[in-house]
Amino acid sequence: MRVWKSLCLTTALSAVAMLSAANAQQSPQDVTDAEFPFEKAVLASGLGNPFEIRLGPDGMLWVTERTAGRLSRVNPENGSVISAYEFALPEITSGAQTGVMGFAFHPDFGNGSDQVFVYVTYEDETRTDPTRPDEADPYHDLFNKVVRLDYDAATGRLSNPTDILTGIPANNDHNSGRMQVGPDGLIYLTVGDMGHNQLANWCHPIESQTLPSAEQVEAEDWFAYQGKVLRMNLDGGIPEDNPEIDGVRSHIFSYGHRNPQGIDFGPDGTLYSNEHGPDTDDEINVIEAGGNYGWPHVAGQQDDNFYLYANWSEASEPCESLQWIGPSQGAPEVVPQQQETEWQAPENYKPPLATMFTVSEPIPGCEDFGYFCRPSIGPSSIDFYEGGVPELEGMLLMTALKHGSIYAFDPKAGAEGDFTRYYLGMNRLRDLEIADDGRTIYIATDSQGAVQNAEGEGAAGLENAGAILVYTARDGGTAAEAQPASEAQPAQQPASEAEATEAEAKGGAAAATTSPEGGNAAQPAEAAASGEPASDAQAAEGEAGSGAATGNEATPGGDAAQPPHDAASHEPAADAAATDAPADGAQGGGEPVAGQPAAN
Ligand SMILES: [Ca+2]
Ligand SMILES: [Ca+2]
Ligand SMILES: [Ca+2]
Repeated sequence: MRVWKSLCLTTALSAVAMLSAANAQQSPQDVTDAEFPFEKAVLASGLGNPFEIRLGPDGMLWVTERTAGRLSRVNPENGSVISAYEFALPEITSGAQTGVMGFAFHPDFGNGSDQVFVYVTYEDETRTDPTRPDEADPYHDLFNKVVRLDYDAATGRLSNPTDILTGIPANNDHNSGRMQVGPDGLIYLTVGDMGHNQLANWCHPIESQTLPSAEQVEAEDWFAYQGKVLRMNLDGGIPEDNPEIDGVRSHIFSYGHRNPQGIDFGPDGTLYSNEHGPDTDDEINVIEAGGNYGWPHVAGQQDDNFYLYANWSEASEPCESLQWIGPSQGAPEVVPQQQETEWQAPENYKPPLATMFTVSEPIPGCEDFGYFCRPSIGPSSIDFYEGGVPELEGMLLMTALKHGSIYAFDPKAGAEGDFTRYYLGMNRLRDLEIADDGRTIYIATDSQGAVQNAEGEGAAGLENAGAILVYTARDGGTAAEAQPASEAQPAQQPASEAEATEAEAKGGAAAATTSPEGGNAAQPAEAAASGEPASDAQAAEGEAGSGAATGNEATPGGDAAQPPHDAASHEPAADAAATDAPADGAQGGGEPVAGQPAAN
């Protein structure tokens, strides 16, 4: 049994409430559900996994399309999508968590420096991942980089791509890739732990605590940038006031992170970030220079609840000979294991501001701890809300990949604060953008992946695949006058072949099964029909770097129908599964992991 039943939900709710009367909410069932005080419309759909959206100084909504390889501009008045630039992506990105990810405008965009910075995956012939020397491993030369491009307002096009920082680790899992220009005018960028020590990468150690040596920095070897928040100058250089950690200054601003997909500054300059936990304990952190955020020694608080650090790469028997199981399921004795409290936290350790969510045992009705039963929500972005709608004022708004919801949290309340959940429908919410007046909120949705219905049950099909949704504040207000385009409104004049595809996809988007890649059509019919993540296990598994390894992840939780695990679960292997699986299989490798249901 893998779904919540309303009855169980109620029971669980009371149980948790009794246990935690004096504590913060402990599980996703324990949140306050509320109706989002906004009216929904579909602005555009059929995009290729939109990853980051921002309102530009030009009044357009700019959006990266991770798997389609584009940075596009969406007209907020009529929903037309115009591509501003197409990146040539490595083949493998289509199925992994790589591609065109975060982006940011130059702080002087519109004032003489019309430039954007984009985080994108590429193949680097001059580098090899030292832990993947085998050239047959498709990830041996796959890296991420920050590219600066010039914008021409007359043509609406970007040109002159210039690499400002190359060689940042990439993998099929946990790339993170959120970018934000800070009040200091510098670029902040999140880099995940590459999904190591789990799923297809379970024999690769987590490097989140690894710091670069002076020699590595000198040689521009950024291997240690996994599981970090980076801070860089606009030319990609290392800021002089970056923290010196263990005697070495690099781009590293903070470390000990898992998969930080959200980053944003509050009005007082506080830097907030959220990151995916393993099964439990997604975190909201206040990021400070030189801070160590504890991963992989600690998930959430250092409380020995549920999480145990089992380091598979250090097993006394060859790791590959073992069968990986989820982080909450324990591990064989040959795998070194450490309780959270056994870790001697250093002085610069920073516990989370809050966790989403911590449990000491599975809630009643969810004993199998299957994908949708796990407390993790798959936090995919974070934005500080100001203005317009009083109930959201001063809140951190977090999109979630699981359960189609926005979670609101008051950072002033700290660890004892409660979460309010706004369920917005059967979509995987990837990022949101708040208009200046706070009365319009734009949300980007994934093109595929597992979703839940309002009851928390696994559901078939996304309501709005690869879409930009627009939410307009309900109560009076002038902003409501600005009519968002309706879904029916056709995109205008595709500017390129890419757009033509989009327009095409648009026609089928209502059925929520069309992706720009066209891959979903290849998906097993029953997956879509049942809403079960079943297919993803296979999909995800089929691909791991070395074919053989993959079989192991299929049933970590003992439930073949479940996605193997969170990361997986939260992230798409989707197109991989659907579009690229055959090819990948033939190559013997490549794809993720992401235990994402290919199911739409
Ligand atoms: Ca942490
Ligand atoms: Ca913990
Ligand atoms: Ca955002």
